[in-house]
Amino acid sequence: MIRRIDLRGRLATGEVLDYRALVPRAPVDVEAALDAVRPICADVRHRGVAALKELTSRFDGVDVDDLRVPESVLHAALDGLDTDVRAALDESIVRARRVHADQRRTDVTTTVVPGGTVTERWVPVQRVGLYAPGGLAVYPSSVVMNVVPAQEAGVEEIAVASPPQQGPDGLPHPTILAACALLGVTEVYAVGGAQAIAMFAYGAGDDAGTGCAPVDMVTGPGNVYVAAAKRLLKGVIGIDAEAGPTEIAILADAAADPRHVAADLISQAEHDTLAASVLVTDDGALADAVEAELDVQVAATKHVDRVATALGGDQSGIVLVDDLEQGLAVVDAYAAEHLEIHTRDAADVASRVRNAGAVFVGPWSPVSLGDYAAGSNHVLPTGASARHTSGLSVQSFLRGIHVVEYDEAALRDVAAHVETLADAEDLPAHGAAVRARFTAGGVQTGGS
Ligand code: HSO
Ligand code: ZN
Repeated sequence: MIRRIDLRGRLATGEVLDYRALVPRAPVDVEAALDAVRPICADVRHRGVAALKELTSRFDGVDVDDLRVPESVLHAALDGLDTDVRAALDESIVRARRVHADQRRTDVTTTVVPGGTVTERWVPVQRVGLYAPGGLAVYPSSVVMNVVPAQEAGVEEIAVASPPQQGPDGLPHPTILAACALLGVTEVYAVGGAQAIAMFAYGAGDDAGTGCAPVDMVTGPGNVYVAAAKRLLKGVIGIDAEAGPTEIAILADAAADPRHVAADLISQAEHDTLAASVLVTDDGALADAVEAELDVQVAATKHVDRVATALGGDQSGIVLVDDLEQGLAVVDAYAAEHLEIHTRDAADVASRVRNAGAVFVGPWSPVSLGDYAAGSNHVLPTGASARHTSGLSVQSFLRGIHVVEYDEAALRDVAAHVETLADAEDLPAHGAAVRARFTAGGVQTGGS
């Protein structure tokens, strides 16, 4: 059911191991989807609302009169929300707010020299579009994880788009709508896929004056077409990381409970047949016990086919290593979206991890907790992009603007250095701009 990659003893032979190649990712070809997405984006750009309606009819099989979901519908969705789901979402929001509020940055002013300061001023993006997928993946929790950091960053305008469900009303999933209402988001569109990203990037209007104004930035998970549209439109808009299939890596030793490890591997395999579940352990007995547990638990899980396909895929496996040192090297090379540590001294081991979207420490911190109610964000870098990218946070929605303020004496003091560097780069007008402030008469730039 799950393949094994046995690295034990191989380093001792002097072999050089390429850990990145040993645990491959599932192939997701965003490049290939670009060709399909390009005409969709062009159509939305040129024909606005009319194009969006046609595309929604074609791809979602729904004819919508109005792309904008009325506020009364959002409130009705919240009224109709199951009370337990509402209580759970409330708790999720409260915890996420607690964590994200602490991420807010204060402006920092550095006095570089007397009379010369540089301030880094943190300014929120003004208008953002958040994408909430539909179809197989209806995740109101992802609405929380996108909206809360944007709100805590101070973003003024937050719009949400989510595909309409099939049926006469042409609305996004009611739990998505209820989550928006709970979060105080009032601008919601029944638009999905690449066309939603194009709507956000270019804006979309019609003669009746309805439609969506362009946004500055788009975040949120989605399928490969959504990822392709984000890649295509990056630059027109800012984006968060492209979301790929979910990944969990678990670093475990003999202290781990195989029941927990198996359950957690299954939990993320449940998302997608391309999801990756990787166990890295120095304990052969644990590997055997986890495999036995997987046999039992997979058979009993609801989405058994999806889970079995994900666990049986090349992107999943049990990696046997000589020791935790090698285990850490493997998980760092893999750079998982989620990494759990089930070892003795788990906090110490976790502190030595360099690459992961989020780290879950010890037996009481499963990824599922982080997915819903730890307070951490679950929009995390996949596909090894954790090597260079962070998960979604307040920081994602802020820009640091450098504000430079020097007085006359401070500029005079450094003027010669500026001129020297300007001349060294053959940009004499740069130096002249400084000199002009300290000389009477015309500006001499060294040109003929
Ligand atoms: N594990 C997913 C997020 C999610 N899980 C949403 C459940 N709902 C990607 O981090
Ligand atoms: Zn999940």
